[in-house]
Amino acid sequence: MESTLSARDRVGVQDFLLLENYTSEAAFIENLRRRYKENLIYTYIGSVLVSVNPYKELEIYSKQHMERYRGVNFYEISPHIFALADNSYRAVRTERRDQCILISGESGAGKTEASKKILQYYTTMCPTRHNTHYIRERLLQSNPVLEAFGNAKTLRNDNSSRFGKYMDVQFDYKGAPIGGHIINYLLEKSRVVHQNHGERSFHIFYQLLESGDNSLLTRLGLQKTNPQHYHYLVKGNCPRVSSISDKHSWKIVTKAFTVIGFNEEEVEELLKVVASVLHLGNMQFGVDEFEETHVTTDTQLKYLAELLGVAGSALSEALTHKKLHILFVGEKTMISPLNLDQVLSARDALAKAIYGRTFTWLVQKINQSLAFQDEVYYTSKCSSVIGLLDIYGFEVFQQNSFEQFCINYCNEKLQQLFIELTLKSEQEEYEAEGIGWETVEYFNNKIICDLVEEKFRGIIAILDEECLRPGDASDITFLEKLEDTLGGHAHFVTHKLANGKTRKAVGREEFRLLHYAGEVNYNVTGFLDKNNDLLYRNLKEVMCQSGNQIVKQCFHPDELIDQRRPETAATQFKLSLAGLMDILILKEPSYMRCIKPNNGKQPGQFEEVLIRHQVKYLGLMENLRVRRAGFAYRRSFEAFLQRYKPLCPDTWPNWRGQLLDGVSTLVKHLNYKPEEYRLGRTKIFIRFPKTLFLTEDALEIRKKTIAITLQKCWRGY
Ligand code: AOV
Ligand code: MG
Repeated sequence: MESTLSARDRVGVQDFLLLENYTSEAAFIENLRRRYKENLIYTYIGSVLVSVNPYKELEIYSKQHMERYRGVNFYEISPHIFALADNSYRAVRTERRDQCILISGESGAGKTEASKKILQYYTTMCPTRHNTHYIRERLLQSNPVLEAFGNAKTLRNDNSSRFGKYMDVQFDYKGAPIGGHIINYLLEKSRVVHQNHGERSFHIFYQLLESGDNSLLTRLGLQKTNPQHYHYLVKGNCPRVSSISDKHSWKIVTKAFTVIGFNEEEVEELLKVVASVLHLGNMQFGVDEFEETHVTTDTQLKYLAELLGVAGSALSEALTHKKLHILFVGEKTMISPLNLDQVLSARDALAKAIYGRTFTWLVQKINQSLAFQDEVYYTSKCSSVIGLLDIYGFEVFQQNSFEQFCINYCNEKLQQLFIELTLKSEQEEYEAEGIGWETVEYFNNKIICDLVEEKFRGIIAILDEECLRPGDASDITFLEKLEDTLGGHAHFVTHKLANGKTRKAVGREEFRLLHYAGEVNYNVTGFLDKNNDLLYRNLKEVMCQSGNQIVKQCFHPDELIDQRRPETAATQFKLSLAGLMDILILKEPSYMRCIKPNNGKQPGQFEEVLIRHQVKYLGLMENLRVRRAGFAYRRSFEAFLQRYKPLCPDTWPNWRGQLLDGVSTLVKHLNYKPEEYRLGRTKIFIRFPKTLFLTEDALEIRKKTIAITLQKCWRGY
């Protein structure tokens, strides 16, 4: 007994529900700390998995470990990401209900690593369908390719996801993975042309320069030199990162291309796009005596034209001039020269557009390769899906811009979904079902989501209004409008104080949002441009003529005919997030909440202040209180009776009376204690997962007995 107690003291409890002092934040943190010290990075709050980034490789992800978790219930074995994966998988197999696993946490907390582990679990442990065995490898290999093009080193994380990713893994009725589909969300394109000090652009640039073979680099017009030779890569002044081997990653990425089904020409075309971005960055311009801007780097222009498959003269003209369509009686076109600043921003806009669209092309290409071929099978709904959500985590830098605004807004939406699906709906359901309940208070971040996305008065609406307003609209007029409309809002602050004085902590070109996860100052410089995300028409025209097969697909001539103004970047993002919420709400969610233990990316460092802050804003204490006071599982009377009726002679094979009476009879027969369950108006609520798991075990045994009896009957017959 003593030894068990001391072991428990040492490693803490594996489910926070078992904490004696469950309302104490200090006890919560202490439990995390003890477990972290013992390399036990996972702990449950009921069915929610909490993890703390170990920042070191742990021997807990092998195939043997995976096998330990197959088909095993939560409470029987130590908490693990594989248990979460397996639990969703079993729900897909037994109930055919679509699942989703939502992973959240701030930048560097371990979301992407977790989603990769889940995918590894499915691709290793699930049975194979004879004609779709290749799908496993493709599912796995989609990751290195997307990471090469969509991840980068930031100050927060050496492999930071700069795009949001939602991936459906499709399973057939036998539980074999048969396909997949990825939706990508807003790539941080601005990184292509600019990085903060100490950060890098997307990995692929460095991988190519470091490891592309000589003949490839020659064909692309690149030199195997320090990446600092390329203007678009110098800003961060961080060509190499000790934790990253560009050489090794390059090998993995090039192999992955083959697995996904790229042929040699396609890879070459793709790398030409990457190289063309670097050449664009190195283009230089001069101003002549007539104040006209010209390209001065002819070699660069030559390479660029060759890689993109366009005429050099047309490209040069399009980079330095603007074409205006004037609709009078007929259609008239005017060409006007751009000044040097305008040329540089047109060039950057082109680099961002080429890279951003190519990224979307890449996702589509991967989707084609993951698509399940048998349409009839798929649409006949013999398959179920598990969706994995891995987005960019909440982030705060010294300087925060439009990109951080979008990323943090996305995190607000995800937190809102967590609140809706756990804290809020759970309590509302108890009320609706007439279950006695003492409400647990929690901070609802809907107020911040509204502040960003509300029609007319929200920040995005105000930004769009300024983007559409002709005349003197600028980043500063946008800020002024925000102040006029939102001044006094509990979560919005500028440098102006109500008493006419100045708040020093917020700059004159900044606004501050009090996010659920902390305060962030956003500098408005560039907001209008980034939101407009405009590319001059003549550059689009040239790209539509491109001989590069990828660029050609990315720039469609229909775009030139369409006179409507495209949605702004923020509005597109808002709409795509709303679409994501619609997808997720239809699925049964499982949650993983990742915690980052320190800012130094160091193993073994448990920084309490930082962790306490995350425990607070992730709402983990409230989550625990609701879980502890509440019920882990609920089922409609009908579903419960249908599933477990074989366990009671009075309900087997059929119950003919009222559903409520049937469930009462069944649970009495199962010896459920009064504290273990409640009967609501239409549902049964079960307090502890263990009760349900034991019932499941009993069902398994009962099914086997029934099967044996039936076999005997048949044989006798
Ligand atoms: P993120 O996805 O949450 O950040 P990552 O999953 O990229 O964070 O994790 C950051 C780094 O932490 C990884 O590159 C690993 O070095 C380490 N790490 C995370 N989880 C584990 C683990 N289970 N075992 C060992 N090391 C781990 V961001 O994409 O920036 O929001 O946007
Ligand atoms: Mg990530």
